[in-house]
Amino acid sequence: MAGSPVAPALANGPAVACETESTKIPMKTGIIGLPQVGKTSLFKILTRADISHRSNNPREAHIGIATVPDDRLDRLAAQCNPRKLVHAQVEFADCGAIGQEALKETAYLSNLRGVDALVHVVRVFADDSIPHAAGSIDPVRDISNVEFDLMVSDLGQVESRLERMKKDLLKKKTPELEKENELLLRAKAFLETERPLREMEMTKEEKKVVRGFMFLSEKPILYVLNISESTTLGVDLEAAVDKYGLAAYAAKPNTGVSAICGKVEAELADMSDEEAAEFLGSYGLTESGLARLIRKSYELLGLISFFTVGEDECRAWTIEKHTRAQDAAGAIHTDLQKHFIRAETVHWDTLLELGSEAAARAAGKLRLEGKDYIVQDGDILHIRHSG
Ligand SMILES: Nc1nc2c(ncn2[C@@H]2O[C@H](COP(=O)(O)OP(=O)(O)O)[C@@H](O)[C@H]2O)c(=O)[nH]1
Ligand SMILES: [Mg+2]
Repeated sequence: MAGSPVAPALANGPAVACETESTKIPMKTGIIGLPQVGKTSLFKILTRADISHRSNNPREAHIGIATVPDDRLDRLAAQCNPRKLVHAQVEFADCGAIGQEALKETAYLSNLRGVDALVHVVRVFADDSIPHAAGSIDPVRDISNVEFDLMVSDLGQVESRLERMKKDLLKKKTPELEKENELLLRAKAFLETERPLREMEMTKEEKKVVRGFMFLSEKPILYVLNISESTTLGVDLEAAVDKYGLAAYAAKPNTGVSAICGKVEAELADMSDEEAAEFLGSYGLTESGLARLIRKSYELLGLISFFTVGEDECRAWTIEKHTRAQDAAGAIHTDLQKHFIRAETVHWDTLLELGSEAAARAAGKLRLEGKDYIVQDGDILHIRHSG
């Protein structure tokens, strides 16, 4: 990505309306971790939420919305000068400290079950004035412990569901029940070997059934190492995953790893775009950890963006990977999906290069795609529809 990292196009680009409009939030990410690791601090800067006035009940999740930074959209907006610029968004929930006890509480559990993915904040930063739940810095240990708690909770749920199913199967055997029973037995065996369900191979159909149970260890997870501030922060962030033994985690299915310096991110949050870019540069960084983290959780959720551009509005729309053009149109409006004819399509960088949709059309670069076209990340769509 070119240019300065923090909303580069906007810094010197067009004046645009702020993004206050309510949009459909497709996915929610839950922030979990041991006590005093920086969850709430991270949540606040992610969502720019002021939660000081909220309740102190530790079991009440804070919910907030983060804007997904997108340099591509910023550059398109700088070119077409729209009245409105709307980035994609994801929802975050600060779920509170995790542990065996918390996981037995209905409120905590239901908050956690309701999210689509997890961000597990792991403490690396050293600060003697802030006690560590386990007494020392050891990310792999902390991750294993939390993972274990998630799996124990799931195992309990699997077992009670299997119990009930035994009775149902005695009453009446249906192919669906038998299939579900078989799947749960497989999940049980998997958990008993201390492997989280997100690593279990499943067909699309099985995955759908399992999703219905909202198992905790099945959710995609991003481990985020919260490291100390240092003069060599850029290098330290780069090296953190290896240094703390997390490289092997990155290769696991539905799993991501990242590092952040909460303290620096908190300072960045109060700066202007120019100040932030300069500050990041002084640490040898080209983008904020926050931007990277939001993008990574977006990816982990299997989400991509397509754009619509125009004088009125430049906007990112969130869809799952492998979405057909007709279904993608539904992200904008159900009528567009229903009356879909075709999608005039051009990739974002082609449009940027050619300067406008009209120029792209003149150059023969606007493709006419039908309803079964699989929309790509960064496509610009113009939906043609009847009625
Ligand atoms: N030194 C340092 N302190 C931090 C960092 N992140 C959070 N803290 C401090 O750690 C304490 C706990 O942070 P908090 O976000 O409430 O943690 P939570 O219990 O996980 O929600 C607070 O005093 C924070 O100021 C960090 O990156 N570096
Ligand atoms: Mg907290």
